Amino acid sequence: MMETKLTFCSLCESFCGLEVDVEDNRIRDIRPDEQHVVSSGYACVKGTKFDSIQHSPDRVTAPLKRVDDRWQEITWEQALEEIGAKIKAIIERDGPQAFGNFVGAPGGSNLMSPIFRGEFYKGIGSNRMYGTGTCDTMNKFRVNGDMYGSPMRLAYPDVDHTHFMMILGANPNVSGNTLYHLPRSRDRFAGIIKRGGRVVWINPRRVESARTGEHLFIRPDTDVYFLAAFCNEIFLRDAIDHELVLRTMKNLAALQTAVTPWTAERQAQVTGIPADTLRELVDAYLAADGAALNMATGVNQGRSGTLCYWLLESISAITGNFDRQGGNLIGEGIIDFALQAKDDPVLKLGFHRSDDLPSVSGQQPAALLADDILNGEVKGLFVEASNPMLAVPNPGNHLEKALGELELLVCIDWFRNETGNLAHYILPAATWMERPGMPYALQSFVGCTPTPYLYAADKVLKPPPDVREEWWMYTRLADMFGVTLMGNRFISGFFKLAARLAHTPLGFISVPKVLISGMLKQSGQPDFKSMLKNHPHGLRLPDNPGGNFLGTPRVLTDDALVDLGPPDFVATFNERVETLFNDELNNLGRMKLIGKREIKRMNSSSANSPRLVKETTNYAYISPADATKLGVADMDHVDITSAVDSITIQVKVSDEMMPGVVAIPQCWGHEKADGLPHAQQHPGVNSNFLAGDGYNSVEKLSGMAHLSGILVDMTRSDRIASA
Ligand SMILES: Nc1nc2c(c(=O)[nH]1)N[C@H]1C(S)=C(S)[C@@H](COP(=O)(O)OP(=O)(O)OC[C@H]3O[C@@H](n4cnc5c(=O)[nH]c(N)nc54)[C@H](O)[C@@H]3O)O[C@H]1N2
Ligand SMILES: Nc1nc2c(c(=O)[nH]1)N[C@H]1C(S)=C(S)[C@@H](COP(=O)(O)OP(=O)(O)OC[C@H]3O[C@@H](n4cnc5c(=O)[nH]c(N)nc54)[C@H](O)[C@@H]3O)O[C@H]1N2
Ligand code: SF4
Ligand SMILES: [Mo]
Repeated sequence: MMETKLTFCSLCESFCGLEVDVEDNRIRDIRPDEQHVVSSGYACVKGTKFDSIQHSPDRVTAPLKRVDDRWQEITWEQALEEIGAKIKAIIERDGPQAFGNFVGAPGGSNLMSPIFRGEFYKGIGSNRMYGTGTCDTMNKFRVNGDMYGSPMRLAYPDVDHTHFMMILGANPNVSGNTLYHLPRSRDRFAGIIKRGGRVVWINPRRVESARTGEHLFIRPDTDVYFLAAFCNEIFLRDAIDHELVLRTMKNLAALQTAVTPWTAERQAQVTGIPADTLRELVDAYLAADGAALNMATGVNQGRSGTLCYWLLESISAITGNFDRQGGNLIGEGIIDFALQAKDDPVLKLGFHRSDDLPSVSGQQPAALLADDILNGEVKGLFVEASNPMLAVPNPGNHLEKALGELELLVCIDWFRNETGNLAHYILPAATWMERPGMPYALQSFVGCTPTPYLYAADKVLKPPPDVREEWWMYTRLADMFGVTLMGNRFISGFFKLAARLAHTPLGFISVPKVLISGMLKQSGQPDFKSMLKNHPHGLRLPDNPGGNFLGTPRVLTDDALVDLGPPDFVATFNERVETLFNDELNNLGRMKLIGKREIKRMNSSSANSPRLVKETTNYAYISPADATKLGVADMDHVDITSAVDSITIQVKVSDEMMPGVVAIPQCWGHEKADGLPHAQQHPGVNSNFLAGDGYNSVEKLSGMAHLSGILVDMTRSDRIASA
């Protein structure tokens, strides 16, 4: 019998509402949910064609063990026993820090897994956590901690009320946006213009999103000069809300001293944005009745991501655009997650490593993983919901060798991806269609969205018999290792018993539903069941009016003042930006490499879907001017060489590209992916062979990998690419 069920797509942070027709535990159709309280009938092709991933014949549906070079299906009992014994041996010999974890982007949007993973690792005494967070956003969490007192005090632009919005290094119409929730982004940016406002995109590529509003090219990895000059212009105009700053902030002078050398003319030398254009933008920003700023992945992945975000937040704060409607807001959420994270030993800024690099929001730098393994510091690793072999810098020269040295590599995944190929075990995980849940914490609990709402969904499909949710895996391991979960023996015992019985006829309770209900009820909201029954399309919560942060105890610094000049940021700014500026001047004639997200690809996750990926599209996109200079045309091969390595790839010429910039879609390179046979037929080239890893390649304040704005040289190639 056909049934229609409601759920939300968990592939990106838009979490679009979906209607799913199901018959005999198979998806027949997926449509956008017209009545969803925020996505209102929007969903992209990745969501509506998810059946091709869900029902892929290549899914891993039982634990796999690598025996010699073959993959053998084993039982869960055997898998847990053998893996547990190996973890024990590593911990007994080398200590708990030798056993780590690497989590990918989908691991963050799973509400349950981070809780149980965190509890398990805390319990065994390891904070050896890595993840792709240091490939996309950890600079922001570092700034939140230093300026506002907690990594989770995350501001977002009030898109639905603003009259001026400037966005650096994001492409929300394709990416579904990041770190603040904005489904239907195109309509909502168009709304700003309809209100008589302006939308300005600062990006080395004239991106899809920039069809709404104005666009300015910027040379990659130079945003720090643009933002410093923007801030300096504000000081020059004395357009500062002095009363507000005096009452609620500190260290204005340190900020002013830092940006003073950066004139509009100076930044123009490296950014390509004329001085007068910058000044006009500053005027418009200051004149608007509520002006919002945002920067995202393209800037985060440069060499100054932390400094850029510090400047951006400071501009907002000193001009009175912070904590006001139409500007940048701090969500109230239903749980004060930031307060909980402030002193949390895992989430607060930590220095757990043998070098001086930080753990931000619990993550050590992904770009140090290979070194840490090869130095003998990491002997065992779980990789959950990730494919570091395609995602992190320098995988071919370095990470592949390192992963090969591990005594224990376990991948928890839906598929055997390129990283899984190097593993000893693969544990089959449930998809978001097969688990109950809510959109992830920043949206559901922290309220990082102009449209706060709650949404809960039950599982849409029954998972295959040997597929498990991650919380179950970590709870079973916690049971084996005598780890007390949640610091409470009673709750811990209850969860462990529930996990032991979960896949037997005695299974008595859904732990995710109990836990979600508990969190909802604690904050005065309807429990899980009531959410499904009374709010199947979501429950809209009140808008954030602003004026609820500055000067209140919600600022979690010791003195409850926003820090405009955190000493580490000021010192790094003064030490580094002049040097980097000279570097920029010396390299103005060279090409810089950036990434490009594609609507049908979710990093490497959808590469094996025949309905989504029909051909190789990871070309090197360059401007017509560069094509002429290089003497190449569409589909010609070029050799691209960086300080690290060289690749050969086909070219596409596009006037979307800024001259001097080459964009290559990331997370391709599937030639070895025999667990993903469709992807293997359209392998493409992994551009991260050109990115450097190791201590000298990361941004030291946050541990962010340098994945955008990489200096490269290009020449026409006579070699044949692997396209
Ligand atoms: N379809 C699709 N959606 C996705 C993903 C995907 O792979 N495919 N990935 C998901 C993930 S993991 C994330 S983190 C989010 C990311 O979501 P976004 O932050 O929106 O990331 P991108 O789409 O990569 O946009 C980054 C933009 O920065 C520009 N850029 C590059 N370098 C610079 C620079 O130095 N300065 C400036 N100003 N701009 C620069 C690039 O041209 C690009 O348009 O998207 C998520 N959504
Ligand atoms: N050059 C360059 N490199 C980049 C980027 C860039 O912009 N440019 N972007 C970086 C960014 S922002 C990111 S986040 C990374 C992306 O890298 P990752 O975060 O590693 O993402 P994927 O490559 O999509 O791999 C995700 C894996 O998780 C599996 N999976 C999906 N959902 C689940 C689940 O619920 N549970 C489990 N257990 N498994 C699941 C999928 O099958 C897939 O194998 O790449 C980074 N690398
Ligand atoms: S934008 Fe697409 S991938 Fe993102 S949640 Fe919506 S349907 Fe899923
Ligand atoms: Mo990401």
